[in-house]
Amino acid sequence: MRSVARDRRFRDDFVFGASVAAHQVEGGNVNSDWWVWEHQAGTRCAEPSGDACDFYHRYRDDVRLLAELGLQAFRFSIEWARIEPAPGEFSLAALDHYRRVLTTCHEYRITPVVTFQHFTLPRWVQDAGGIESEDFPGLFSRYCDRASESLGDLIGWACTINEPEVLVVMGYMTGGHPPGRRYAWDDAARVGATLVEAHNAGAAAIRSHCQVPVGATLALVDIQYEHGAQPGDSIPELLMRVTDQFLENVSGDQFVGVQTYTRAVVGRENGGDPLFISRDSETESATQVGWENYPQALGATVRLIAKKTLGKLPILVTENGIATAFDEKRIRFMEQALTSLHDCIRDGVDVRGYLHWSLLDNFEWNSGYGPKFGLVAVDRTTFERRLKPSARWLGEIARTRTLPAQLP
Ligand code: GCO
Repeated sequence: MRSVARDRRFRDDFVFGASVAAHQVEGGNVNSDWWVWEHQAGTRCAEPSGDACDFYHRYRDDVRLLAELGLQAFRFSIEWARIEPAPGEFSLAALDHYRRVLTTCHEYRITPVVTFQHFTLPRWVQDAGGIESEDFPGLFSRYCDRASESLGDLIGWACTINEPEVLVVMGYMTGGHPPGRRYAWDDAARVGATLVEAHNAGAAAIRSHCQVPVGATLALVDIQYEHGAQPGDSIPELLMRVTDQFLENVSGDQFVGVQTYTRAVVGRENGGDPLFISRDSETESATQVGWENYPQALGATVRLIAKKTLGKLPILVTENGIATAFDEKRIRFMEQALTSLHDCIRDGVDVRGYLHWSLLDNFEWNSGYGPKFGLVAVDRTTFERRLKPSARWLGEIARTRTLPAQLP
């Protein structure tokens, strides 16, 4: 008879790690459109990103910490606004900086998973029409080409555009991200197509310099329908339309990055968008950002992506996590999310790894520094890092490759 422990074991080559994004942790990202957005009257920004976690200077300590915990992979983004501060003008110093970050990962035997664009654009790109400009695919692929020419030999996995769904829906439907447009239905559909084109062109440029898996990282919500509810135009359903647009049109990818946080129940009586179950403070069932605490969404969305891609592309979980002030809630969340992921693998889905969002408590876009997604707390005045029990918990899983036996 197989033991429970053996049943809850991950393959030896399955990677466990954590993720961050440049603008959310580096600090002083003054040349990006988000920096402008944060300082602009009338946006929903709670506070500016400022020094963030000072990761730009403290990356070595953070990579070491990740390695000491027992994690094996680190996803971070390189910042276009630093690498190409003006059109066609590339900063050798910025590229050198990212070479140092990547070299540090290798020193500590950490696989670097590099995102080329994580929500932010250089100011000049946004001023020139941003992701809705027909020039965008060309600009993005020129940047990918130059960046991967300099960094490609050190990259482990490459992610092109982070969550194209969110760029489209928040930028052009809800007005929550730059450029802050609302209900721009026609533009949103066109922008989705432009992003697919940019992804394909950027991915080809990256592939011309390095033989690593290249893919897109998609924002997924486990959409469920209450009995009798009809499909509509809720935020999660709009996101899913962009996901489908991507999956139907990407070409040549080697993997899909799955990023999942929660479910949305269409038709649920909560008086608003099905993505949110609370607008107030955190409750047992709601997280700090108002999403439902529903870890099983991970397994459900991984299965959905395997089905939509006919199982042809390996999956890497590039983000999954919970905003909570209660770290034991984060541990329970991870335990259940990983159980649902392990079930998928047992059923034959090709999942290569799990990267938790996030390594650090960081700048959560419009919500500022309130929501705590991190395995590691960051003192906002000294930048001192403090490990939470969840960091050690995930490190232990990474080392033993086994989930603790489930309670009956
Ligand atoms: C996203 C981004 C991250 C977020 C995280 C929590 O999914 O929006 O990739 O930058 O911080 O998802 O909301």
